[in-house]
Amino acid sequence: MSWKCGIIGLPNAGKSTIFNALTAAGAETAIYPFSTINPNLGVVPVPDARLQTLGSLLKPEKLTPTTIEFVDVAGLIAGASKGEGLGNQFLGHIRDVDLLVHVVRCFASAQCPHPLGSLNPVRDVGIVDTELLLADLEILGRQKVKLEKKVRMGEKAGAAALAVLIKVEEGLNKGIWARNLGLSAPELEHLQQTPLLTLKPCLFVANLSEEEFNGGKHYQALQELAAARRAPLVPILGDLEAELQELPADEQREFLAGLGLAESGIHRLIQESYRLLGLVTFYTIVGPEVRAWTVPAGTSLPQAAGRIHSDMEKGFIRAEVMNFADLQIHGSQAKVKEAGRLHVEGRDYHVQDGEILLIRFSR
Ligand SMILES: Nc1nc2c(ncn2[C@@H]2O[C@H](COP(=O)(O)OP(=O)(O)O)[C@@H](O)[C@H]2O)c(=O)[nH]1
Ligand SMILES: [Mg+2]
Repeated sequence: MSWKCGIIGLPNAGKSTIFNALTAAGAETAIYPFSTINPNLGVVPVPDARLQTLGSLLKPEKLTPTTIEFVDVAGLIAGASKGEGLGNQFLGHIRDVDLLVHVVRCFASAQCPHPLGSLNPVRDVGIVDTELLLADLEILGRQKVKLEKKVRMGEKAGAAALAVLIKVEEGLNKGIWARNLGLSAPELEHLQQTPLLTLKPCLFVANLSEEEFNGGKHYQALQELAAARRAPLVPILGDLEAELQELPADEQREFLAGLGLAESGIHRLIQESYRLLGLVTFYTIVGPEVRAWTVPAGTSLPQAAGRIHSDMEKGFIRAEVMNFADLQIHGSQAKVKEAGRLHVEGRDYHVQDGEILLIRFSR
């Protein structure tokens, strides 16, 4: 299982540019709207300070980070939910992502004009949001018709589900994302057959020119919008960071430092996306390799073992578990054990973020 982040936004917002910087996969960037017809998928390693620390402590031959995927989908325009442009395809492609990365244009460019003729990030966000809300309303509408039929036929369970759909519909009609309606776990259960876009976590990327980066009003307006929604906002100098990817790491850092930046926006985007997905990272030390793995919160030890190999899940016996912090303090597995900080856990134990697992299994 892998986690997918869908890059969305209006045409010419810089989505493919940022995708390229993320993956260095070479997706085509062009000044034409709709140039990215098929979604491009990029697998991106997640920067991980804990993994780096494990690397310098244990000096393994191989240090393997965990990954998330980014999808570059076609640009969205007003009317997408009604099938304008590549609307339907667009909406189809983002149904199965776990997170929306909304790229908003905050740069002026004579070669590549804004499709609406002027720079206005707040308006742009409104257009994309409206399409997402309309697309969800349409899905809800269809689902409601089905459920109403069931309720008429006397199916009791249908009534509770219908009540949830109506609650969400009312919210969407007021412009509130399904995600922000404070739905309970049982209510969310009822939405499992209704793949809503506004139920997904979302973060904004401000794709900035250097001028905007240095206190421009468009960037500021977008910052206010994101703050009001309590959504994370990552500033990126899109075209510049895409070019930077071609330089060696130390030269990149030097360049960014010149702009007053400690790390690249791309770096932050990956980390922020990973954080927002609310996942758990655990580590394994096997032979010459130290490796990071990703599972959802609440994953049991055998399931976590299954991420590594299906045989390890089938033959799971127990795991020796230590905390990253303990390994950092004591310096080696043996010393953690000596200090009594290594615990042995069985099938029902849920893996916690930052744990290092030594899994025992029979073949
Ligand atoms: N000046 C400037 N141009 C950019 C920036 N980001 C992207 N572009 C240019 O804008 C055009 C459209 O970018 P693209 O990534 O294809 O947009 P998409 O339609 O959202 O995928 C390309 O010519 C890019 O080189 C930026 O931050 N500054
Ligand atoms: Mg594109």
